[in-house]
Amino acid sequence: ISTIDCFYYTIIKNKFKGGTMEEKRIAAKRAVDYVHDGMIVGLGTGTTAYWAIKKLALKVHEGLNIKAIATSIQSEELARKLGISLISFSDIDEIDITIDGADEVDYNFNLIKGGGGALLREKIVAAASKQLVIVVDQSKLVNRLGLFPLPVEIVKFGHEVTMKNLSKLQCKAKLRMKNEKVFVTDNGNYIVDCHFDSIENPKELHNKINLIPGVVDNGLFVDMADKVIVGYQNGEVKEL
Ligand code: ABF
Repeated sequence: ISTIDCFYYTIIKNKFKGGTMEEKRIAAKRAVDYVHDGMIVGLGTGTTAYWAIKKLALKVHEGLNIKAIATSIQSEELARKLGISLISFSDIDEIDITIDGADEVDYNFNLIKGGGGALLREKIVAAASKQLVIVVDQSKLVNRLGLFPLPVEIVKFGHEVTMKNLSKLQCKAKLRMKNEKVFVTDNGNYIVDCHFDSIENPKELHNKINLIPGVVDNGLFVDMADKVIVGYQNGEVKEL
């Protein structure tokens, strides 16, 4: 693991919580085994997805022929820097496989995503993918979603009212800040972190949130993940 890796990891790590670098790296490495020649690949966002992008780039340099769509400007820039060829949705109808991280995964493979503020593009890419492979360290596995605050992307106009309507769903809604300024997503929107503590019915909550005017989308990924690959502290990798 090069010093650049450590540097990069530290940069993006400050935005994400979770386990050790090694747990993330071994899960990401296993996921890349599912990428084959000629595939269109969705590139996730976050520190675990970072290792998948790194591994993909290595295989590209060994001759793997893929095209990729990134789920954030951060991942786009990393892929470009590493020599992975990027395309846009105007070039394709669907994506063969997307490898992405998550903030929480329950045993029905429902997810909370968006800790890094990339949930909207992540969900668009995931929905366009034949296969969504989620890569996590063991700390992300939960019995019930909700301890991690649910990120919700909302438009700036009327955000005060949108936040009030979100809190009516029995959560503490906090506007995400970064360096003492309101955080703005790659799409020019705001993120509200909704503290539910525990989410009884992810599907029902997902639909309720997305009906609120001003909400663009939320970080609940329900019935979307096809495979979850977990890296453990003892070096074990499990495919759930
Ligand atoms: C991304 O993966 C985000 O949705 C989520 O916040 C992040 C998980 O972070 P990490 O992989 O860095 O632990 O897709």
